[in-house]
Amino acid sequence: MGIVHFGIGAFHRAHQAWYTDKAMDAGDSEWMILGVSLRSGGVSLEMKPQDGLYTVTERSGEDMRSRLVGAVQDVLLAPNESDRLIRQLADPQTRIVTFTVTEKGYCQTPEGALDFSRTDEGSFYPYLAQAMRLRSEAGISGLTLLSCDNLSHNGRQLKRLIRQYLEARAPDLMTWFENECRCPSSMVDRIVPAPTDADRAGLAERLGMEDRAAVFTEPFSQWVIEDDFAGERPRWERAGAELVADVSSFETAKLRMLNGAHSALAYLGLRAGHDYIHEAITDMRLRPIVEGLMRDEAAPTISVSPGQDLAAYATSLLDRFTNSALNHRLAQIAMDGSQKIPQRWLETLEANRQMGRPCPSIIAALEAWFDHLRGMNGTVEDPLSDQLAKLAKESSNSSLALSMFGCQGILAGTWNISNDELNAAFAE
Ligand code: CS2
Repeated sequence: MGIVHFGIGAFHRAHQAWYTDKAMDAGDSEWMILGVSLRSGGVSLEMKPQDGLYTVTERSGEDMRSRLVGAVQDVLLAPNESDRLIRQLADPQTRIVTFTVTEKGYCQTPEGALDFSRTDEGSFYPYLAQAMRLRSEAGISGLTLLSCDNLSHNGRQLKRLIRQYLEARAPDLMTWFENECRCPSSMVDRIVPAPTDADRAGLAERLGMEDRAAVFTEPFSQWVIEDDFAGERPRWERAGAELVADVSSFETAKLRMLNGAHSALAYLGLRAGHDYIHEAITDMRLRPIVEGLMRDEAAPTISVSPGQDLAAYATSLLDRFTNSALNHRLAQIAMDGSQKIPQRWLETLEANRQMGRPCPSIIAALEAWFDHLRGMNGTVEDPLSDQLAKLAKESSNSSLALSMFGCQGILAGTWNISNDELNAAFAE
């Protein structure tokens, strides 16, 4: 089977599984994926009756192009089939474990420590640790653990968190993990809105058959992977992935520019009464704020790799955001703000303050997020929603900023800016 993937949602199916399928077509046919759902059995119910087959449809304007993907061999729901999952993770043929478990799936406290109150409730850590034990005892080689989530330095973070887990729960495995496993960082990029019944009905009409596991996306796709693997891997470069020595400049640009703009559009857009990204980006009251965030605030904080052109990147992002065929819901992006905002906005704010520069767009976006937490756009979906909503309702914007990001703040620890600097940023 080769690959076990944690978090087999729409994003994985339109991205890593799609790359693997293309690499298989180009000759690497031995790589198949076991898709794992950690909590909900929905995807398994959709995919199993179709033997793991599904279509990826790229949409832009009136254009639609569908590809049948056969890279997913099987899907399982971890709590129902934990023995099988651990056996597969420990199988010598499994060389790579990939992850799209979303930011909160890594179970970090706001300070970035592993939150042990959450690791035993449906996280990947216990399965991985048990499989590592079996591999080490049987003398089987280590795994490449490849995070594909939007965290800064996702590989480094995954490694740090697994270390913390092992230190507490299986300290005797630490040396084996350090010596045998690798955690490359990767930048993943493809806009994949949650599929709707209407999307699937439209596709069924076009294909003349139903695909319950269909996913819909944009024509654009990018995957930049740190070339640091414990063993073999599919030649994903045959499908257009880039294998590089250091992904940080790509990752930082993507998080601060694409994802930073996305979150700003989500909160500013919902507050202005929009539903979709393409509506928010064509609202001329919002577009300059978002352009300013990307071009004037985020771009100057990023050290580029040779050939990386951030002005052109910003232009291409604006173009991708206007793709009205995607119907990318703002509410989808607005979820889990507390897990996303540090790497999307706060790092930009911090770097600009160090250069003595104001960040009017980030501040406007933060204020829109605060209004979101105050319930202005309806229910708030966030692991810290109770705590944050209560605070937001009781506080003015500047005092809320201090209680969130100030020295003793709820999200302090993920970044480093003094209370005075923070006050100054909100006063400007
Ligand atoms: C979005 C991302 O939901 C979100 O938070 O910003 O899923 C975004 O669409 C992808 O990272 C694009 O690659």
